[in-house]
Amino acid sequence: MAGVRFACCVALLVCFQTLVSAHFTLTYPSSRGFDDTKEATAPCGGFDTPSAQRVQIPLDGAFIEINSGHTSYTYIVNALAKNSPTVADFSNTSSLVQVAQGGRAYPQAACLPLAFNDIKPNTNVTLQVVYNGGDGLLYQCVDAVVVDAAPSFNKTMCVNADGSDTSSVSSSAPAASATGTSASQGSTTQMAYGLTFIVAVCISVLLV
Ligand SMILES: *[C@@H]1O[C@H](CO)[C@@H](O)[C@H](O)[C@H]1NC(C)=O
Ligand SMILES: *[C@@H]1O[C@H](CO)[C@@H](O)[C@H](O)[C@H]1NC(C)=O
Ligand SMILES: *[C@@H]1O[C@H](CO)[C@@H](O)[C@H](O)[C@H]1NC(C)=O
Ligand SMILES: [Cu+2]
Repeated sequence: MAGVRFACCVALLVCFQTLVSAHFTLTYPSSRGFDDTKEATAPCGGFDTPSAQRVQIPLDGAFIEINSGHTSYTYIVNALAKNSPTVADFSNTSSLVQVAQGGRAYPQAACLPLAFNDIKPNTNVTLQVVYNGGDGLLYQCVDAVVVDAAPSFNKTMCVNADGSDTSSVSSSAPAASATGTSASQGSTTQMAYGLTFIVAVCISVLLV
């Protein structure tokens, strides 16, 4: 009986941990790679080597599709026009071009539109998505080539979970500031309370 209770508690904790750590994933186009434990590592979530194959993305109508674990977040997407950017290249602010910024106030699927104002067709770029869900900045990168026409780019992947219009470049509240951390306190505190609650329930159940 105690074994069952213990297993139940472990399952609860694992479940909670998954909820907490499912910050965000990049669902389209494919990122360099995703590792939950390294997503907070700049500049590319622990993946410092460019992908062997670049994704073709259109100059007009490009977007990044993500799945957010947080209900409220801000984001920035930077483009770095270099064939084999190093980690250091991402901290050179004069070579990073911001191609998107915004925020969303709903979880799960979100289509983040990109605006390649100063980028010419056939430019190799690495797109860096910087996501701020309130518990630290998270990173994902996509190695791409910006082209006039990208027939392989699947526009039907652009979906907003709240059903809002995906064609608009300006995005909904909250105001963008992917570099700030001030919004973080609320959700972190909630998570701490949640974890304390689960541990308390586990201890009392085990003691019965
Ligand atoms: C930073 O980027 C600019 C523009 O691409 C470049 O001219 C400059 O040499 C870079 N600086 C360093 C330290 O790499
Ligand atoms: C872009 O990158 C690919 C490799 O991913 C390379 O073959 C190609 O020459 C690069 N294009 C330019 C214009 O440098
Ligand atoms: C594009 O994405 C949609 C939605 O996921 C999918 O149903 C469709 O098969 C995709 N099309 C291609 C050509 O991959
Ligand atoms: Cu998170």
